[in-house]
Amino acid sequence: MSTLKERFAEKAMPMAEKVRGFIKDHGDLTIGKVSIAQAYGGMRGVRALVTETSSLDPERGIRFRGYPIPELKEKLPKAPGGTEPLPEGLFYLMLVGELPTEEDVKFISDEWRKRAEISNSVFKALDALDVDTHPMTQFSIGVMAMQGSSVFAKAYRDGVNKKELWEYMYEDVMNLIAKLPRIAAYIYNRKYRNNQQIEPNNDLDWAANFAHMMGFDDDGFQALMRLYMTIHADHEGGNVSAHTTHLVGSALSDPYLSFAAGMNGLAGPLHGLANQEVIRWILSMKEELGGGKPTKEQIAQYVRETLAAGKVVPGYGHAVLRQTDPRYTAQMEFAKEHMPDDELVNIVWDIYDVVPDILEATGKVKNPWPNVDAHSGALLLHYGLKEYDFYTVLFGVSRALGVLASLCWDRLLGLPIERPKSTTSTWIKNFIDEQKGETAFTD
Ligand code: HAX
Repeated sequence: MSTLKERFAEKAMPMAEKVRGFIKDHGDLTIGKVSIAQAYGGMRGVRALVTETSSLDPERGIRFRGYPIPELKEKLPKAPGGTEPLPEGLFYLMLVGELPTEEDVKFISDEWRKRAEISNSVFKALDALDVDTHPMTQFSIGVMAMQGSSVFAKAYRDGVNKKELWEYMYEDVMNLIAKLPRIAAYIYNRKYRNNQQIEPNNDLDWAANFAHMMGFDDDGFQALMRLYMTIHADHEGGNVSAHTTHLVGSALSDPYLSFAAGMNGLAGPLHGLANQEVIRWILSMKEELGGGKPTKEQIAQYVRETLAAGKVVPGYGHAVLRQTDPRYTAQMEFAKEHMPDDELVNIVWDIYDVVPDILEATGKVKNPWPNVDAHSGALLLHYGLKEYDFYTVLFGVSRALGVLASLCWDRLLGLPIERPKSTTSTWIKNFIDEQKGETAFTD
């Protein structure tokens, strides 16, 4: 069998040739335009990035290389006796663009096992942090503490031809993904389990081993982690974590620098941190109502109070999606199978029955439906992972698969440093006046 690196090159090299043709022969064709509202409005809907690994349809949700989640659940290889797809397979699909065989997936599991060793200095850097430091801050610092081992940075320093840099990117990406579960588990155990660290179990796949290193050996939790690591991996290129990783990488920063930057974006409450906020919000609601399961009327009242206080309802809304997130649905199906009577899970479902109408009635929320973060915490809590400040780290470990596969593509395609043009409000005002015929426009 050819190695993953060779398979990637076999697929990506002809694509790089095609892309050069697109730019040379059709580079002047426009694929979108930008309004003033979009320039001020977070560039929503501006089509100005190319990301190969996945794409997001507002109505149908995420497609990884064209495959929706239900199809992936069927078609990606599973652990022996397992029901959920192995994230190794999704990584293969995103990197190579084809469904993997069992053998391809085994190759990746083996590679990540071999590359998972972490230098003691990285653990020392984490030990130097106050244990109260937010897990996402620790995670980002843990990634940065490994940067000295970047073979990409070394290759650049050694003057490697830029056409060959993708090979070093691939090596770093494989090393980094292999090590992330250990870093994350180390942070978890240090912060929440009196620093009782657990050695990896090399018989397990990447996601199950991650669960094991955090002290969870339950089959159900390991199945959840395989699903979780698969569905959080990528959401096309414009979201904050993916775009940041891509942007920083475009300066030929190595993947440690680029991914840590992306994780700092994932740590924002409107992005990945929403998964902890959802549980914090539900638990506060329960506490305010004296514990127990709130009625739908009580939930509706609490939602209205949240909105009246000028806060967002976490886990609802999306910048691109205009329907229930299929990642929410996949988690709901998992819960129906594994824990249909769990109280918190049932509260999550009651919230789903109540929130969309209320958000819709505000007249301003463009997508009143739940996103991925609305469900994930309740599943984790069911298995006893109750430290919700840690949830975004799980998201981050998974997100590595998509954004780092994309970095391999970026370097193989030879994409240049990213540098869009910004403008000023004075420029905008002059432009508006000129359009109205009031002044001659000068740039
Ligand atoms: N609760 C209350 N108000 C909301 C809302 C929500 N869940 N979602 C959107 N709005 C508000 C916006 O704050 C905005 O209000 P203002 O005009 O007063 O500023 C208005 O509705 C229009 O926003 P929008 O166009 O519908 O949404 P955006 O594209 O600007 O933002 C967000 C998308 C996801 C950031 C937004 O829906 C939100 O804040 N949701 C809650 C936080 C959340 O769940 N984030 C996770 C998103 C998924 C993700 O990235 N996961 O990692």
